[in-house]
Amino acid sequence: MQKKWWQDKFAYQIYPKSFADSDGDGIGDLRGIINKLDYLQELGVDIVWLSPIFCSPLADQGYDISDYYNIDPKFGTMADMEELIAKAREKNICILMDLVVNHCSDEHIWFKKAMEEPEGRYGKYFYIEEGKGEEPPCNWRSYFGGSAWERIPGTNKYYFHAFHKKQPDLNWENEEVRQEIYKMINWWLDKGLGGFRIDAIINIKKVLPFKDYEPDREDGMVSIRTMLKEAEGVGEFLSEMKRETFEKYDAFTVGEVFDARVEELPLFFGEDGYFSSIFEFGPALIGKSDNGWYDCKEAEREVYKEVCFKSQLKADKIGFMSNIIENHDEPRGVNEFIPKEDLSEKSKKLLAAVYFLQKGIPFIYQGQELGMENTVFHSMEEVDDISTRDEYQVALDAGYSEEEALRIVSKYSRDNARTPFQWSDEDNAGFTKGKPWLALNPNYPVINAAEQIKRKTSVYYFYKELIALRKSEEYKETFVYGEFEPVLPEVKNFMAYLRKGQDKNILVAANFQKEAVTLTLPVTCKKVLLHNDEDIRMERSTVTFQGYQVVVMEVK
Ligand code: TEU
Repeated sequence: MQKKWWQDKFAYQIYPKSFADSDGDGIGDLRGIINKLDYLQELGVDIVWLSPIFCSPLADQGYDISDYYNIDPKFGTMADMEELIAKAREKNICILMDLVVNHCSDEHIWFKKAMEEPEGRYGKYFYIEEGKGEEPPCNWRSYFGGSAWERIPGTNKYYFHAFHKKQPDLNWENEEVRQEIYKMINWWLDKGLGGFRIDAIINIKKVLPFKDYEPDREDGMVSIRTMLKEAEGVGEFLSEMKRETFEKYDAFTVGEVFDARVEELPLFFGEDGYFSSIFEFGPALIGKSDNGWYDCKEAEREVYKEVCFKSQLKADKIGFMSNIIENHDEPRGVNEFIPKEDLSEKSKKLLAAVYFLQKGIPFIYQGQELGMENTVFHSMEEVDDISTRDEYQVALDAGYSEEEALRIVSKYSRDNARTPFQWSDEDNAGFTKGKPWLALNPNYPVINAAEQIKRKTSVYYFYKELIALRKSEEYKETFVYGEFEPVLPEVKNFMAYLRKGQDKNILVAANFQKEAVTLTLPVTCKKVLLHNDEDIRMERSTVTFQGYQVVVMEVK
């Protein structure tokens, strides 16, 4: 397999609104990020993915873009962005922006013109259809609840929005739209970006003409995902986009691709794939239900292990997936994958090691390196996210009381990961001198960067060591290119795997429970590289692992 510049890198996701506020308006900004570049460098960050900072009414926190060529004043200026790209580059950090091109904002000039003249040139930039009598053109449900069609006032025409009604879908069938998008991508790449994270991209291909499907809920509607399973031909758009843009710049691209067909995975992230990589959402989807958050189940450790192993074995022959335990759409990974009663720095380090050292490009979401946790919502007033509001209603409609519905959405709310970064134990965790746009997690006096940087046993230090280990001259080849092989997969609540490199083998072994366990390993330890306990004994092949102990070792 051909080597690429990004394969030995790891990426750090910044959610700009919640990272660092430099001007006291309660909203994080680009200047805030520039001020924290030393922090990122110290951690060892190679690639930063910025969630959207383009002009936006922020109906969906910037995933609704009203001008692709400008920075939203809430986040700063184009000069700030250029400074960020340049200063990051001096520290060997490259910047990825978020490419949100399935849809734009209803405040984008294209959409405004389309509304003025639905039959005109810009009407064709979107999906605008006649209603069926008094009904929308078809029965697809938006991801954020309700019909995916919004009526255009004064007409019987509707426009399509897979997400919020303030996020009209762009019509990728229209060549002019595609050319506009490619022009914009190249314009940004010319500014020196390292590449893009590509939002919701699987949605760009629709089954046309629009038609009804069998309803999957009592509202008579059907999930868009049902239609996507039938959609053919997304690859033609994706190959064209790659050819016209990314390829010319050797950019790194990571696609947010849900539900790709297994047999098509090589097309997505193989040697000549549409993208450099795609996210591995397997773990995030454990226990999730199409019915809504009220129907979700716990993410069992054993299932987590199975899902990771399956994905690793599948991806190993294809290329590099991007591994995550959380992002801005998910609750905090430590709350998802570690039982509540066992949550500790030790178990957080275990989770960090088992996911970070799998094959692929590891992504760290801001605050994950501190072991930041889900927050507490006392009422819906404290929730900002539109998806959480919809799911609250879904839970009420399913017969849950307001109290129960709040409990349900608190567990899965996207706002859990969107609370401001916890820099210190000062006011507002040092995030802002003003009023934060979203309340801080009340645990910031205990969990914060300043404290963890001072303490060598912290989660932060463990992440730093993991990052350094994956990059070390000695072991890099094995961690980046080494084969993946499950070890003792049948042992319950124990997760271990080998990374087999050209001249070294590394074992990652984790006792994913509070009880100690004694096991005979198929390999013996040559050198312990990293662990999360005070003292460990690994000389023999029969080893006792303490509760939540994780050990990374070179083996013979
Ligand atoms: O997410 C796409 C997506 O599929 C989400 O709807 C996801 O299933 C959901 O957020 C889980 O709660 C991307 C972005 O990551 C997300 O923040 C945006 O809201 C969405 O696209 C629309 O742009």
